[in-house]
Order: sequence, then structure tokens, then C-alpha cells
Amino acid sequence: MRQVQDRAHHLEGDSLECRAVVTDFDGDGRLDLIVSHGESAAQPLSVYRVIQGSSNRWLRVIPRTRFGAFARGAKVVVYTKRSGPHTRIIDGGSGYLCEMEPVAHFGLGKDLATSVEVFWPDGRSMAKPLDRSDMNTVLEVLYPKDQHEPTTAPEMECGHGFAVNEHGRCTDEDECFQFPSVCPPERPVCTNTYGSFKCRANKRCNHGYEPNDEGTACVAQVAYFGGGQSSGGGDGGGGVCVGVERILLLLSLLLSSQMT
Ligand SMILES: [Ca+2]
Ligand SMILES: [Ca+2]
Repeated sequence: MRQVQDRAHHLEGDSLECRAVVTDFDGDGRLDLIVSHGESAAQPLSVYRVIQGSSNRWLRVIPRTRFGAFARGAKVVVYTKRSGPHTRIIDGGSGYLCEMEPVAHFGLGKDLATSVEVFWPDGRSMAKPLDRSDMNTVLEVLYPKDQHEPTTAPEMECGHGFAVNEHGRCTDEDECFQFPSVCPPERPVCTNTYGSFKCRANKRCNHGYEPNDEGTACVAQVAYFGGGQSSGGGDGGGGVCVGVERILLLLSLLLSSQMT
């Protein structure tokens, strides 16, 4: 990693106020990195084109609005054979001076996607089973104009830990509720999780504290928002609109991911 970071510093130097976006610049299904410079004078863009990973599978999903525009704010969930569900949001503006592509990109490695669900901001949704021929393609998903038109198929495959509900959508199975004895006696406390469940030892904690995942100690309670822990703010409001240090880190991660 250190070597990759040094290489990134060598390539980008100490440029100030540069911004970056990750996108599939050449349409080959592998994400590339574009870095802009020049806060006060014109400077060329840097384009880092990914050439490794050609044997990996991928899927790109483009949800559309009812008017055919990119569906900003839509959520795209892809279920897979081995690695569970993957979620992307079509971002309406990633941050200061840059913006992500309005495409849900899924790098699958050797895995296979089995179904895709799209949720539009107005609550409309669709679901569609996928097969091998859908891998390594760009999937355009039109807005389902007819509220009553079937938007799912009976052969939906959601993968381990999920089941198809009465609306034809993949939903998490509550293993703790369905199988009350799913946890072993030494770790009897069951906590349902998205796609799985956890078992821990029984432990009482004082107010403001909660057992850790193993039930071996009490830790301070933390706030959760939508299942993920809160995190600190970032430069430019998050997304991939970042300062030079984060660009170098992003570049390092991109380069290192190609080496694996
Ligand atoms: Ca590419
Ligand atoms: Ca579960």
C-alpha cells in the first residue's frame, strides 16, 4: 500500500484544489478515475484508466425517471449468489465541484448477480431476475408507468438470508423469530441483521451502555442511522468530491484494487 501511495503522490504531486470522480470513462465496465486541477489557471485533467481485472464480472444499472432522465435518488439493490445484497444510490450531487455518474455500478468479481430491485424516490419499485447473460452489461431500467403492471417474476432469487415477500421483493428473513433456537446455549441472545443474524452471550449493562457483539463487555451506546454508524463530516460534503489528500487515497485504493 505504501508503494502505491508513493506512486500516487508521484503522479499527482502536490496539486491544490483538485477534484476527482470515479466513472467508467471508456465503457469497458471497469471504473476509472478522473482528476481535475487548476483552481486559478487552466491545467489538464488526469485520467487513470483501469486495465486490470478484465476477467471480473460487473453490472451497471441506470434507472430512468418517467421522462427518461437519470433517476436521481433511486436506490438499486443487486442480490448475488455468494456475496449477499449490494446497494447503490443514484446520487443527486456528490459534492463541491464534482458529481458522480448517475449509474449504479456493481463490481462482482467471480460472483453472479441473481436479481435486481430499483426503488424510485416516489415509492415506485420494480424487481427483475437476472441470469448469466445479464452480467457485464449496462441495464437500463425504465420507470414502471402502470402502477398495476407486473414488475416482478416468480423466479426471483434473493440469496441466502432473504426471501421473496408477497409483493415480490427480496426481504430479510428474521432468523431469530423464525427459529427461536437458532443460537447455541452459551450465546443465547439472538439479534436479527440484514441478510443474517448474530448470537451473543447474555450480559447486563448499565444505562447508556450495551453489550459488545460477543457479549463479553459493555460498550457505550452509539447512534445508528439506517443501519450504519454515524461518521464525521468530510471535505465537500462527502461523495467523491474530495481534497487532494483524499484523491491520493482514492487513487491508492483504486490502484491497489487492480493489483489484487
Ligand atoms: Ca473503464
Ligand atoms: Ca436476518
